[in-house]
Amino acid sequence: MIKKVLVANRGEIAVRIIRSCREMGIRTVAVYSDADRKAMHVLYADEAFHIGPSPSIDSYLNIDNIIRAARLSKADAIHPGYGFLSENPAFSERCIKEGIIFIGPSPHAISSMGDKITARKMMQDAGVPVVPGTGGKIESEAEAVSTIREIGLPVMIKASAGGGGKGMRLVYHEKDIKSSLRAARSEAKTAFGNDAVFIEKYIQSPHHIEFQVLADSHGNVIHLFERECSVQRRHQKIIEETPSPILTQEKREEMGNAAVAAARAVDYQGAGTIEFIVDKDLNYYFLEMNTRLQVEHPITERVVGVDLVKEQIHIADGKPMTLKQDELKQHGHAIECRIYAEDPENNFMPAPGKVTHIDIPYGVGVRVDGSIYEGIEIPLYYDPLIAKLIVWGKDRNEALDRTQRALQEFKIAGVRNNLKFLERIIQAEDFIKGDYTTHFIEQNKEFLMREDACDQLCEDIVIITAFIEYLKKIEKASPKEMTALKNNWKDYNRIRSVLKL
Ligand code: MV4
Repeated sequence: MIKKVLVANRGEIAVRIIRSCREMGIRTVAVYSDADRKAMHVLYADEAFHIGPSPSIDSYLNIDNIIRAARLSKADAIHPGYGFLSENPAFSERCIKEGIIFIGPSPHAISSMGDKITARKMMQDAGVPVVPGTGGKIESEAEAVSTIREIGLPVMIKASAGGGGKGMRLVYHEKDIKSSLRAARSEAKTAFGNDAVFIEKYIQSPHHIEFQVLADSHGNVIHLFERECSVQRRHQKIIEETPSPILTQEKREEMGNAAVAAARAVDYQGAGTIEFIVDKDLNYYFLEMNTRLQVEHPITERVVGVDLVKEQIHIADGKPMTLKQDELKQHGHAIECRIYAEDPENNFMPAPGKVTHIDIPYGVGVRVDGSIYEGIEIPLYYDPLIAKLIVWGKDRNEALDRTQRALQEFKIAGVRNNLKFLERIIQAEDFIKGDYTTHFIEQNKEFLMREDACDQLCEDIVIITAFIEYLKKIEKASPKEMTALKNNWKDYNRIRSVLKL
């Protein structure tokens, strides 16, 4: 029986996991790096252990230090969250060896799905549709050329150890095959230490739709329907929604069954996600399986009515699932907006800094999962995701109106962020129509990036709010501190111009 969980993560997901543990009467242990001494997950957990310097490699990726914290705190389980060590088979293996429950799948499931050629083969054998392409890895240029002649151009050359867009090359012309093959191989070798590649037919303008699955240690496997994740930029998702506006009930059932078959094929345990690409005729193809809890899991929680973290913990505890496939239903519509500390006007550069002011939206149908508070310094070492807005409505229209209302209430000063950009997305005609593809951001960039007077005014108000905080500070500052503040204050010149100083 799990009584104490160490959360091997930081930020909003660490806080979110601790919340479910608390509701279950489970004690919680946070771990933190130098940069995270004052982080919200540290304040929120029952205990906290320092695990190293700020760079992830020395702290949140340091297996020895995390295991040491688990032993010292006598935690009986570790939840890895997402990112960091969540899909590292050596970490889940180490937990098992140490007699600590890893809240996630087996090392075998993690490593099989981490290798895209193996994953592709296993899925094909299980009858899950995969994109037409190679059976195994490409051994030579001649094999690449003959394979491509069979499946037809355009194709994608993909790294077997890749995923999330790394080590991919799109080939349109036969003359580019050799150079693309070499480029994909060397990129894969550098990034993953493994130069195995495979080839797939390129699916033009696809939708990215993923299915949530849960599997227990008693052979029960269910799916919790889909999430539409096509709004993304450079493989970073921005907005997700469920149900997908393009799926029919029939297709949803078919894909759900395929997702369950996929999970069974790897003898999966825990929460997982099957990613599909879907073309305009609703043909769907397995892309990858993510063997972790995902950032966008709350929209599934809202529409299906489950707490996925609680389910993960019950499963890890060896309990049989009580959820039954035929009792699960999608209720209404949910949308998640990811709030990043980044500057859309400066090529989406990460924008770390001190949060001087924050207004969080409340009210009917609104959930905010975050880890920021006024005064917190957002470190530059980690992912720039700082909060997630999850909105529910009885149907898609209500969810859209409510998302707009909540985004208007949301204010963050002190760090550049994408709140305005998110508002633009949900106002875009293609988004409202609902049949958008993975090219949506690229195809709508003019509309999404346009300047208008109203937005300028809103931003000025945020800047002035931040300026008031700044004035409070300089009143108390010595001349030396004052100079430091001015040099430090990124928006100093902008504020001077807004206030016509
Ligand atoms: C594809 C594809 C089209 N055809 N494979 C991108 C990340 C990696 N997981 C696989 N990806 C893609 N694979 C074939 N055969 C298009 C993409 C793709 C994509 C997929 C999902 C979400 C966003 C994407 C953005 C660009 C390309």
